Amino acid sequence: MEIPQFDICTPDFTAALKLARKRERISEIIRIESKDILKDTFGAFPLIISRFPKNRNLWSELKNNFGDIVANVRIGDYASPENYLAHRKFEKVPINKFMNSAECGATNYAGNQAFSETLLDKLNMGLPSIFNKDEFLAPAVWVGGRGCVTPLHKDGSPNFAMHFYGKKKWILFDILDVPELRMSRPLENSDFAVSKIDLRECNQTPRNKTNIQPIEVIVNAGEMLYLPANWGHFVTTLENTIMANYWRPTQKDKLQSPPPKPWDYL
Ligand SMILES: O=C(O)CCC(=O)C(=O)O
Repeated sequence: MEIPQFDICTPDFTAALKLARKRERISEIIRIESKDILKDTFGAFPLIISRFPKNRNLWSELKNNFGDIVANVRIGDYASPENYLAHRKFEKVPINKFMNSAECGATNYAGNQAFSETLLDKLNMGLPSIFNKDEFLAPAVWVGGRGCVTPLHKDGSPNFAMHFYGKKKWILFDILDVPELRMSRPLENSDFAVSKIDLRECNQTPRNKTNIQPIEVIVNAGEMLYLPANWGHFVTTLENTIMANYWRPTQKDKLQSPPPKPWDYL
């Protein structure tokens, strides 16, 4: 199959919001199969692409065959927006120890891990061959048991999140809603921004506001979520999960040498 050249433009947040104001909203996320990907498939709206490879043994393969690699685990009340923005706490532990505790119900999270390309290949977690991996930044890997949470935030790059094992719930907010989400940007050079709203607490949910329309979606093993740049998202793991997210570089990223690593700032 010929590899489509994805021409996704990544304007900065202000320019992207201006463009988005000229279009309609969507009320649900469309699912397509990987065989139906076309050159212009990836654009302004999120999509779920199904029928990518999944590996029912990935959790045990990682734990048993590569268990001594060191994970940088999010600990404490990491899911609170305040901690996520400014007071993150981590602990370095062998990944098998972390995975054992996840199996026992711990909600510490090995989010945003740097795995070497060799390890990704051994685990068959590379970018599917339909994509040209030279067009993407190095991936980050997310390993967690049930109940891990990443607070509401947005990233400045389009995200291709491959769910290799287990499922997650994503609550998505159109870029059109972002101005209402009380976000602040911790880094001057990036459109990464974190909301002050704690979606774990119902009374703070912006759902009550009629002009905000979150879209909830479950992404399963073997599926990829394509999330355009600057869409808000709040993510919860529903069971043991392993995901790798591949980002396209922004124009600013392309000017940096070497290119930034996602785990430098997320
Ligand atoms: O899976 C998660 O917990 C968060 C992932 C995320 O925020 C991302 O891929 O941008």
